[in-house]
Amino acid sequence: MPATLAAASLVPEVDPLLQRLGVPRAAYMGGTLAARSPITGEVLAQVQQQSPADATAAIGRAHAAFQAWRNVPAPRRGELVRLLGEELRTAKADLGLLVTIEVGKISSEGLGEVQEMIDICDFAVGLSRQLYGLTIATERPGHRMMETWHPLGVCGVISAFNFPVAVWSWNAALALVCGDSVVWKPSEKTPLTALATHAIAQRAIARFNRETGSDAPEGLLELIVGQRDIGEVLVDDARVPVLSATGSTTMGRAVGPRLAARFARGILELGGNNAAIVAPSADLNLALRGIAFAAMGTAGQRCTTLRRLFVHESIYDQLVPQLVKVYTNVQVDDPRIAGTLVGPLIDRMAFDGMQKALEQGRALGATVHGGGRVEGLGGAGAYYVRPALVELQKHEGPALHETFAPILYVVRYSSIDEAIAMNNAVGAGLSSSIFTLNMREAELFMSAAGSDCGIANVNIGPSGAEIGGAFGGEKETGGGREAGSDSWKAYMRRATNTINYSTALPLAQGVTFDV
Ligand code: UN1
Repeated sequence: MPATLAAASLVPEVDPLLQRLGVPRAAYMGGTLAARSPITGEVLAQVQQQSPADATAAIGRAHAAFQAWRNVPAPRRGELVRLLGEELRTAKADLGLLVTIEVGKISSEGLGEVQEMIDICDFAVGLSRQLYGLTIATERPGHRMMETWHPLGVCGVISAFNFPVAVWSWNAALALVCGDSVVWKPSEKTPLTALATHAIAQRAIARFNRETGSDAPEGLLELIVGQRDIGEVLVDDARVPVLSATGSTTMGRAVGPRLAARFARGILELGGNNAAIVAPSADLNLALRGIAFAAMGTAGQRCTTLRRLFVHESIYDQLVPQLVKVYTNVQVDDPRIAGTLVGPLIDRMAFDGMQKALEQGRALGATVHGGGRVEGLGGAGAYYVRPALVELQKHEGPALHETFAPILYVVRYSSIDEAIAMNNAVGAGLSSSIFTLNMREAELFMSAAGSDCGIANVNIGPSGAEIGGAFGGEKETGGGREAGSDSWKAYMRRATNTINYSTALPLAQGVTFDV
């Protein structure tokens, strides 16, 4: 493909793509929300937006759907998710391309995002037969105690632009097998991928009804497209007992207290300011590749992106010049071109935020490699940048806060305790990693006295988690867990049942109460 690809308009491509994905034209023509591509900076479509009243109505339909869906046996609910996974397999190439067009991810990452959706569907299908409760020994003779997991209600999902469809699927696949219905408010920056995903899900529901003779209730999966005001409806409506919200810590600070005020559950996935430690024993070739993907992949726009690198002083002069070379040579271009590793930033705001952080670094005397705009790609509204490597004398200033852009701050350390302390010295607590072949350091890093993050890796970077594990983080990251392990429990309510099969009525704790 020519290097001038980003100059050609994407508009003629988008309508046939949306048609293949099954999106009705009325949803993306003549509306008031401009859908853009960061590849060219141009407007692709005009999407219809929903009002707060529409959002309330969607919650009403979802609530009615929940009341029917909760009575469908869980393995049968799993059958719907199995079909969703099949429909996603069929649509993978098209949906992956749409992710690339709407978010600017390189092709393998666009496809990888859809693969992540398929993976969570497979996981949820198995889970639909494993929603286990415990049987617990009781202190009373002739009694049995157990716990039962029941569907919870409408699950609200607020997702961010950077994983515009996978985050919905982590929540929706689990919520569906758990017996919940879902109302989804995607980022206003990515309405097209949301519309496409919704169309795919509706096809899965139609097949479920046709092929299994079921009657999935209308309103099981609702999509509301629009601005912050409709997100607020989801946050405040008493019929939404659990809300999964992915975005900035600022967003979480607004959402968290409002959920708490009505005693709703929040699954908050907020900012990350993820670090990696490179120890003296590290396999430096492997570390180099791990750092490159984690720091520059997705143009630094993952919550799990590597943002801070602590390099032991004994290997600093060996590793950092090699890293600078990688940063200088990495291919920044149209994400559809083979060989491109870094596509555009999402928009102007992201570009400005990046430049501001780099200025702050320079003001502290940092050495800044790269970070400038790559001219000549896309239109005026497209923001391609060379990723930035910022050598800081101290762990300070902009390194202490998340900037959603490809900036990697590099700082020297001399002792492992110092490196772990720096890893933990920020507000966010999402992901972290260490490159070392020293098992004492690796175990210390993963121990109670080690990394305080929800994810702590060894010899891989902090990003690119697979769905089998619980995904999420501590502190200002919000504490929520999604995807694998036992994350499903957040989408259900637990009942403890005590059953007396004797003829006596012994009371617990030796209490007597004879009437
Ligand atoms: C996010 O950036 O919102 O671990 C999620 C990863 C991906 C998910 C990132 N599986 O990088």
